[in-house]
Amino acid sequence: MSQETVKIPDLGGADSVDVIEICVKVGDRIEPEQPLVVLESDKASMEVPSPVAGTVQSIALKVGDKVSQGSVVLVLTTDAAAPVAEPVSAAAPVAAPAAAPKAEAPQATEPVAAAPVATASQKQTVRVPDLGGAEGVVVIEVSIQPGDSVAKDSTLIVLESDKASMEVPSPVAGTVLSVAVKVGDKLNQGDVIAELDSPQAASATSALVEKAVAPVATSAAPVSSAPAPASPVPAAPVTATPTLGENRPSSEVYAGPAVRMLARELGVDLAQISGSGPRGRIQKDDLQAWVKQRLAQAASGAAGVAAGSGIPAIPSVDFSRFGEVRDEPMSRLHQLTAQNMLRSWLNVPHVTQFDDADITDLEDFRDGLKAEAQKRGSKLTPVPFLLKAVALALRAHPKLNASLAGDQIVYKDYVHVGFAVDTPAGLVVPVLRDVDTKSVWTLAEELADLAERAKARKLKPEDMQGGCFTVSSLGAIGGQGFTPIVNAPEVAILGVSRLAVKPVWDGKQFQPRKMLPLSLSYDHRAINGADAGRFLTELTQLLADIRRFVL
Ligand code: CAO
Repeated sequence: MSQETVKIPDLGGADSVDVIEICVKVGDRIEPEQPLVVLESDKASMEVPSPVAGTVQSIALKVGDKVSQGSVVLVLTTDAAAPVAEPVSAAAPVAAPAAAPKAEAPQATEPVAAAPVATASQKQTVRVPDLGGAEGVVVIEVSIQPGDSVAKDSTLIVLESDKASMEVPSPVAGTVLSVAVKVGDKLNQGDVIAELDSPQAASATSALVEKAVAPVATSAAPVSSAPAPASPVPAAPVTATPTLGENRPSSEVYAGPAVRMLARELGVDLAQISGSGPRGRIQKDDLQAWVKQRLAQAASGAAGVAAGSGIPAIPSVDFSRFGEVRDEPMSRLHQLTAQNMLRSWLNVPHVTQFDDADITDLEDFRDGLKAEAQKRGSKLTPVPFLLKAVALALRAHPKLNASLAGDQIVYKDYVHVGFAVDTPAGLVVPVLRDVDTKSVWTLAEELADLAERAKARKLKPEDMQGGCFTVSSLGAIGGQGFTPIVNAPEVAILGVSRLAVKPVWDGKQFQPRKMLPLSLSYDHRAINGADAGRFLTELTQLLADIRRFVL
């Protein structure tokens, strides 16, 4: 086994690039090319892949750190037999801190020019590196104390000038023998920071990976090509280091650089997206699908209320955390319906009033017409009778045959009634014209024609325009009642539920009567409860005795 220090490769000239994701954690088994960290500059984001297989021993970075070429990412223990002597860290005797000599080394990061590290540990004096000309830079944090083990490139102290703060990393791994600085000290380049007992020297093998155990056992030469002088790394606010857990917290995402870049451009929080890639990795397709869905939802209103409305949004949930899920885009029709529903729900103060219409006689009459209906090729369900009764009630109660326009009430001198049709693509509301003037036979034919065309998606836009009132019949489906949402700018809608035989007191005894549950929702800005009550009463009377149709 040997150790490999993985470093940031050539970043194409970019400097101080943000670490936006740590893809591994200590103890993880890493395969070659597996992403270790993800970096993002203002121009691009990129993954830093592992050059070798191994196990993560220590991680030198955290999210928010800024790195440049050569910054240490982590140390791996590799399986491959090291082309070096036994790991020095295990073999080298570490001098006790108390016994540490205070020998001055010429440079903090100067290589250890002593005997091969495999045989003995080395004392290193770590000094303040080049501060880019800054002087008297204040120590704001001392991250080590005597006896600490430090990894190569782990932070020793943090300095702060009037322009920036920076971490000073350790040029080698080792044990802290002594610390020469304290918080508040003002330092210049070359000042001693600490003394380390280090078994380690290094010889760079590539820009990316450096053997932590430097001297090749067969070589008698001292280590002369030490790591490049450690340069201070601008310190970033400490943030939690994400790890890849099974139940990924929202702050932890697994995505490639291109996806991250795109997400950033689009302002998308990747934590909201479920990845379809390996280990839940968010792929470009996932992001695109998510954005498309969100845009469609926003257009339809299904996503909720627009930001700034003051209405708190419903939080997004990653349902896949709880089990298998399947995403399916909403049809355009569904989106439009959702938009209309939300608009109406938010704008219209709804009240719903309930009543049962006794349609025993109507049903008897309808039964008697079945043969004739068959001859006509017509399906005479209760709905055309309902439409006719509604139209007549609207004529008698024009407040429900109106719309609001600012401070004005627009009364309509025509009675066009829409009816909800359930189609495979979604809900549509074709409109029957001048319902009050048409016979029930005609209404039955027109209803059948429009419903058929609705289901075949052959309605023209004008077939769905101009409605004054809507009937939504769930009678064929079931239910005892529901509260329909007003199809604004109409001001009222009638919900029709399933006919049921109920005992009705006739003054002497209970009679089994066919009762049709009706629910009238209305816009309380336009209609008072009394108006709605009068309308519903009129309607139930018309349905209870359809001879009233001719009055
Ligand atoms: N109670 C009991 N039975 C009823 C009934 C009621 N209120 N209304 C209709 N029926 C019966 C019909 O008589 C017919 O019976 P038969 O086949 O024995 O003659 C059967 O139910 C099926 O009727 P239908 O659905 O073919 O025709 P319809 O005239 O009743 O309705 C239409 C037409 C277009 C309204 C209907 O097909 C439809 O799409 N309804 C759903 C509307 C909807 O989704 N509303 C909710 C909107 S809000 O989400």
